[in-house]
Amino acid sequence: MVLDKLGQSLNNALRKLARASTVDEALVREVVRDIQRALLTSDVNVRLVLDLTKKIEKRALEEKPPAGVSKKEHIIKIVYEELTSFLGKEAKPIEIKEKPTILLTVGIQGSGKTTSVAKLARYFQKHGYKVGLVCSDTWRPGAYFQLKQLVEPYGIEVFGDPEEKDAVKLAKEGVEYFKKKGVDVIIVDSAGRHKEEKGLIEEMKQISNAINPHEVILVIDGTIGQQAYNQALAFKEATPIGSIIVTKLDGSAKGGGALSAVVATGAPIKFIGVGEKIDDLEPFDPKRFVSRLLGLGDIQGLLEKFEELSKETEFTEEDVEKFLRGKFNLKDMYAQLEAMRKMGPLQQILKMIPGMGYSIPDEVIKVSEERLKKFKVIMDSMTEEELENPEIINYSRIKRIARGSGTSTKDVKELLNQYKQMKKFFKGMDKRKLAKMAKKFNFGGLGI
Ligand SMILES: Nc1nc2c(ncn2[C@@H]2O[C@H](COP(=O)(O)OP(=O)(O)O)[C@@H](O)[C@H]2O)c(=O)[nH]1
Ligand SMILES: [Mg+2]
Repeated sequence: MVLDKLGQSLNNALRKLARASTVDEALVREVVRDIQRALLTSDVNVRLVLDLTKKIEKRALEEKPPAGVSKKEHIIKIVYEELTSFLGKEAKPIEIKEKPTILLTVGIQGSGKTTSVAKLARYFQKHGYKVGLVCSDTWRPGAYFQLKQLVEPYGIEVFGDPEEKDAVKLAKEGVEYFKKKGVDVIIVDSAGRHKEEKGLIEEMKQISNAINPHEVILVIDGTIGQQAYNQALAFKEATPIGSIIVTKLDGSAKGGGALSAVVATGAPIKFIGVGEKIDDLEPFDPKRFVSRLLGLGDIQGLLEKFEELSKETEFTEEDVEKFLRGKFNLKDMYAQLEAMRKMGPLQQILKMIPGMGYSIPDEVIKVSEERLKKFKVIMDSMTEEELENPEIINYSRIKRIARGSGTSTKDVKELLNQYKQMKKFFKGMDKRKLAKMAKKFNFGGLGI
């Protein structure tokens, strides 16, 4: 698992929230403090941590959850959203637009360049591209053989010459070689013999000028934590076509610091290294990353629920109350049917309540789109009085409404019938169970 420790501490904070019987200000502050501590331990910059947690706290205290969503769920969503935008929001893959696409990797020695070059090669190969690798590391003895050994089992070719001392010349020759061969992607592994940013950038410029890459990838060691900021910034300023791979995020205590520091420079992270093996490379997707970091298997479901709800619904707690107590008029019924259609079948909601065991007649909960549309048309031809007090609708009113709405008396009766059925059904329910259901409806859901 990526960033074990950080993930675990964040998850513990959210579990504290999930376990609490009431969500009040004190709890919110406590959870926010836990998140702060988790991030600081992961070497995230203090100022960044404070900015982020201030946002989370403010939103958690001020925002009212939409109806049908519990406070807990809402806060989890806020934490998820803020962490995601903290890490850059969008996934940005490396695009293979031109054939061949030339990629140059740079990074200080030991950052994981050669390993990442092999991983990238395998990644593109798995996606159907033919890849050629160039070893232009004339500094480290055995660099060529290291790379060759890593990709040999996959039949990926490496161009290099252990005797050659000119890195720029090697890079150029290698690119020419694979251009002639007709591969889709050429990845050049450089030496990175420098210990500090300045020399590294100089080396990158030299090779860059010689081979004109489509993209330069800086490989940063994730274990250096927030120190990654300076490297990423110098790199970003030096090249407009740069992206970043952060390595060694498996088990690194400072990984969160490295990732957030890089994001803070505005340089895009495209992949992360999560192990020593060739398949331990992942495209960096902040959304996926944060979901996994928080360890909430259910977060996808939760997000979908929010998405559905945000598509407009007027489903307030008051509505639920009215609805459950059978005290509602036609307008309420319409709003509720509409909300129910969005929330999923009522049957399902009832099933979430242990020991409820109610079976609802189909006609009570039939809320197809067409049916709702027809109801709407019919209701548009009713007077305010009729909508608020449907009991007054007699046969002559039914005839008038049908004529006005261009429907039949049968359709109008169907609407009134649905109303009566719902009212009767919910009125007949046990009050204690109703209360339980209302509570579950508003505070349950996730089961975490
Ligand atoms: N655990 C772990 N080790 C890595 C990762 N990436 C690279 N390494 C290790 O880091 C060390 C240096 O890697 P190397 O590719 O030779 O770095 P280079 O000098 O930049 O080319 C090697 O022992 C790699 O196995 C990673 O994502 N996770
Ligand atoms: Mg190397």
